[in-house]
This record gives sequence, structure tokens and C-alpha cells, in this order.
Amino acid sequence: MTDEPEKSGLIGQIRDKLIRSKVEWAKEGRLLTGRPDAGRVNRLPPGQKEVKNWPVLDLGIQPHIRPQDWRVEIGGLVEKPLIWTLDEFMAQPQEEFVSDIHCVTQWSRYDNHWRGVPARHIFETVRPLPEARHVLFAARDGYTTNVRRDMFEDSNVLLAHSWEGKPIPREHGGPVRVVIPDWYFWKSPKWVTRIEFSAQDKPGFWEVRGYHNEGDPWKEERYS
Ligand SMILES: Nc1nc2c(c(=O)[nH]1)N[C@H]1C(S)=C(S)[C@@H](COP(=O)(O)O)O[C@H]1N2
Ligand SMILES: [Mo]
Repeated sequence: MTDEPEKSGLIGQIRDKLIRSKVEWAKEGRLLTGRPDAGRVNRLPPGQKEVKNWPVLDLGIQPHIRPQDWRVEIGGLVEKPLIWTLDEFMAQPQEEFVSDIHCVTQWSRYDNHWRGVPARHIFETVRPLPEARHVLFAARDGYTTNVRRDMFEDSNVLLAHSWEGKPIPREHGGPVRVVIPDWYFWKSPKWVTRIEFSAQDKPGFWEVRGYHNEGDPWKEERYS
């Protein structure tokens, strides 16, 4: 048999190039906005309007956390629970992410550049037990929210300390907030203090006040 036509000549070269660029795209996947169909013509989920500013939403409290006082506790059903100071947190592997924000109050903000510690690294460090199907977050202002483990485990999730190259301002959750871009932003706690892996789900602040337990903007999971 002679060379298979696909492995040589022009067709082969084109195919190699296509495969190589797809492999590159896949590697850079975390830099894409949202899901694999990030280039979707319609980037705006149903019922949303794009804004260029960044609105602030909170419960009327914007805690002022001195860097030396900041702690995050990650525990529950994990093999290695931990508490990080800010220095320890900053010493963890860092990555840049770009994602859209979709707020349940109907604004969306495209292409937010975050820097921080990937959730993936947190999973590798604390090693949640298989029965830990849920994640419960608590924040310094008393806010809580809950997500399924697989949502927090997603490759575009991080604990962010910077936005657009600068420290996240206090009103937006600095020094450190969670960013879970695939869900409405109420699922992304600001001023996070505790991340608990749990076998049981536990609805958070808005979830017990009529918000949906999940929060997929593409399915308009706003209210329950
Ligand atoms: N700790 C804390 N996190 C929070 C909130 C809050 O009140 N407290 N509000 C949530 C809601 S409803 C939204 S829409 C986003 C708003 O984040 P932003 O103010 O940075 O836009 O934060 C979420 N995380
Ligand atoms: Mo919100």
C-alpha cells in the first residue's frame, strides 16, 4: 500500500494545521468566555441587558477587611482542610481568566479580566471526598450561597483578587471573592470567608428568599 492520502500532501498539511489550532484553542479554553460555544452570536442570555459599568450589589454592608486580618477557611468533607492567610493565598498558583458577569437583576458585563487561584487548585489541595456533592459559601457580611460541587469544580471558576489588573475594590468583594461565571452572579460570594464541602445542600441567603437553587442564566433560573 502507498501512503494514505490524508497523511501526506496538501490535505494532510491542512488537517494537521486544523488539529493543531484546535488543540491550542482547547488549551486556552479557560480564557474563553463562558462555555465551549463562547463565540456564540448571541452572548446575551435571555432577559439581560449589556452594561459597560460594573454595578455594586450587597446587603448594605461592605466589610473593610485589613489584609493582615483576612482568612479563608476551606473544609467540611475534605481530606485536608485548610486556613489560608492572605500571604498564603497569594503564594498559591495564579491564573488569569476572562468571563462575562450575568446578574439576576438583568445586567450583563462582558470580558471581565480576573486574576486569582483556580478552583481546580483548591480541589487538588483540600481533596474533597466523593460524597461532598455540594459547596456552601459564607462571607464576612453574613451572606451565604450554595452551588453544586461540579459547578465549583469547573475550569473557569476561581477565587479572584484582581480585576482588570488591579486589586478587586472593597465594594466588589476585595480582597478576595469567588467568581463562578456560568451562573448568575449572586452565586459568586464577595468577601468569602468559608468554603464548606458538604453531602447535603443548604440554600443560602437569596436561595431561601425565593431565588432559584441553581441559577443558569441561559435557562433563566432566576426565581424558584
Ligand atoms: N458577600 C456577598 N457576596 C455577594 C453579595 C452580597 O450581598 N454579599 N451579593 C451577590 C449578588 S446578588 C450579586 S449580583 C453580586 C454582585 O457583585 P458586584 O457587587 O461585584 O457586582 O455579588 C453577589 N455576592
Ligand atoms: Mo444579584
